[in-house]
Amino acid sequence: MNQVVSIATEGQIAIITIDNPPVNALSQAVRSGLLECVNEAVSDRNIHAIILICTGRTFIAGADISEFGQPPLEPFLPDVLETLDNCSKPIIAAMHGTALGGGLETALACRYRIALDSARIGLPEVTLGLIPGAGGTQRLPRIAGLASALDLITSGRHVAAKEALRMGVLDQITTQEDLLAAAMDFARQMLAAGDSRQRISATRLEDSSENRAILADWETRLRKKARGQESPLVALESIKNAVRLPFAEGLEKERELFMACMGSAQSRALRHIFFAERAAAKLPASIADAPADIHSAAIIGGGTMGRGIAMCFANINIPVKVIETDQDRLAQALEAIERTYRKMTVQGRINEDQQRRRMALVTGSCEHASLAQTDLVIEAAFENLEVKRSIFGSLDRHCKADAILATNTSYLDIEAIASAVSEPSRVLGMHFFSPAHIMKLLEVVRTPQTSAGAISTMMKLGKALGKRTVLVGNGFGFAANRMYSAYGREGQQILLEGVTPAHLDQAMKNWGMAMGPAAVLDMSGIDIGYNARQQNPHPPDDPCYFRPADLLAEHGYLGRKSGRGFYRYDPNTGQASEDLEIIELIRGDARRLGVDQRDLPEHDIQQRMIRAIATEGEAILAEGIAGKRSDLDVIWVNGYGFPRWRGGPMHYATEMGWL
Ligand code: 3H9
Repeated sequence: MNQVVSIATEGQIAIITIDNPPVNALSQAVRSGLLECVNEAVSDRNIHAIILICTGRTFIAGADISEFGQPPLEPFLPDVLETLDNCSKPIIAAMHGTALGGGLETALACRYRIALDSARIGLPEVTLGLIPGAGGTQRLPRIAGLASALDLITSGRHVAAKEALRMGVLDQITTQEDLLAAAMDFARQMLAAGDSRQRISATRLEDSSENRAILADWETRLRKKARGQESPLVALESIKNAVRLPFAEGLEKERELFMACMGSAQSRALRHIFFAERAAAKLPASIADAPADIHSAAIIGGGTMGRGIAMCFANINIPVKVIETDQDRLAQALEAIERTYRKMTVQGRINEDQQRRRMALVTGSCEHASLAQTDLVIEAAFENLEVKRSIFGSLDRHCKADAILATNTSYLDIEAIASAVSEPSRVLGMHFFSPAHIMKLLEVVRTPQTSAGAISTMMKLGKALGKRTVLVGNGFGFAANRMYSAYGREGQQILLEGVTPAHLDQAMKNWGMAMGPAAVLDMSGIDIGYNARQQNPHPPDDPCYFRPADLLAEHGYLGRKSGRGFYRYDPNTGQASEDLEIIELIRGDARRLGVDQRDLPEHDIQQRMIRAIATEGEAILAEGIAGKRSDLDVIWVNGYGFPRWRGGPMHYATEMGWL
């Protein structure tokens, strides 16, 4: 027994309790305490069953990630779990919160598992570049069958208790609030009926043709999906061992594969981004303040962004009003929101009841006077400083004094917008990314005048909205768009040097980006960036600056929406194909500008593109627009499809020794 694990007895039942806040991670103290307590219960002749339960917000949420990368300390988790698995007395894991990774593996080594119906379970190791390393790949297939184990382990997804019960991972779920009482009932009934269950390690998985077919099918699917990430395929290798090797050998191989993953660059990167995302949500003490609750919101402008933002609020049960300039536009906006919700219902992403409830929270108006009691107003109107200043002037007159006024501008000067308001301390940026109801990233943009209270409130709200929220400062393009612009600029320079859009895009996709930069411009509309550049008060003195994109915009080739951009789009199928005329147009301009033409190898393209981001990132940090390097990684991974397993551009640049 130690400070984090304790044992008590009630009749014939021992209760082992883990109390290691915040998430009961399996630190060395927990592992050794657990081992000691189990041994104590085994040596007590009066004890016939053992309950394993946790205090606080959750059952064990996994191994202690902060210990990773350091020399492992005994007792090792697989050995502790072998003791649980071989225990002469049945152990019942009683789970609440999130039983994840090593936490679920601990439960799998127990003879029985019960959970609150609100609990969630999962083996998220692949999301950290690892595989389950304490028997998960050997025990879960034996308990839940191959298909469910492959699904959970290679995706890392968390599943609700009900689904876990269906999979056979849980023996019982309870709606009783007192989990310990439910576990005691379960233990007593089990003892009365007699414990007939075999140890997991003593069970076998058939090396049958059916199981081999499941594995082969999964391998084909994973190879298509992995896009450069290694750990799901390593996990698959380990799961195969559950079929072809005896338990002990499978366990030994799992440990070897786990240790190899632990030393990999991908796991370092994924662990970095795990902690970076949590660090981004924390405010420096100098600006942390008690956050207020937001009970109502309004969005000025029912365009694509405004609609998406409105849905973000309805999705978390906050009433939201869409403000438009006339009834027709308003009706269009509300219909579009309803259409999106209907589509989500058809796709099975929400049910009909959720669709109805969410839609009921979305209302509309054409009057700013209707915002008198609204807690938060987000302006998502046309990107024009004067338009926005006039909206904020009106909001200043109509909104209550403590309402927070935010703008969704992507690059305009927020201080200039705030100066239209009598109290600029309540003005800040809430920069969502399109489509706003789907994209994970949210930039909260502070000006020197924004109050600590407004910042804290928006950072808390960002988390509630399910966004990865990063605090940044005011400056053209803030942090995200400014870095993306540096990446785009390098891509445009590479195009001027004679690389084709398809070659550039393929190079970046092969590197792991979700889309290539030219295809992204075509999708979002080449005129968007063009118009923003026209409004940049300090454009660089460089005739090559975004020249290919500007050239296309000047010719009216705006991307997908005009059927032609960096690619040509089939009007019937939307299929993109190389456009030799466009390539020649760009090359002609390059000749005019005296840019040498050359053939760049893929690796050089990739390194130049990432270096450009990292260099801009350093400038952003030096200017105080962002607080931490790791915040910039959070931005790229959640906003621009940067491969998570590369940890973000700043992490990559650090590993490469560029910074
Ligand atoms: C594993 O288990 C390997 C095994 O197979 C084999 C071993 C041999 N360790 O996210 P939150 C901290 S791999 C250390 O803000 P939430 C976190 O940093 C592991 N610390 O709360 C934060 O600290 P701080 C498999 C951890 O309610 C605080 O807890 N497990 C760990 O939004 C609160 O976290 C996972 O991958 C940890 N394992 O979400 C689970 N987990 O306050 C990873 C959390 O100082 N964890 N912390 O910033 C999660 O997914 C979420 O944290 C969880 C709670 C859902 C649990």
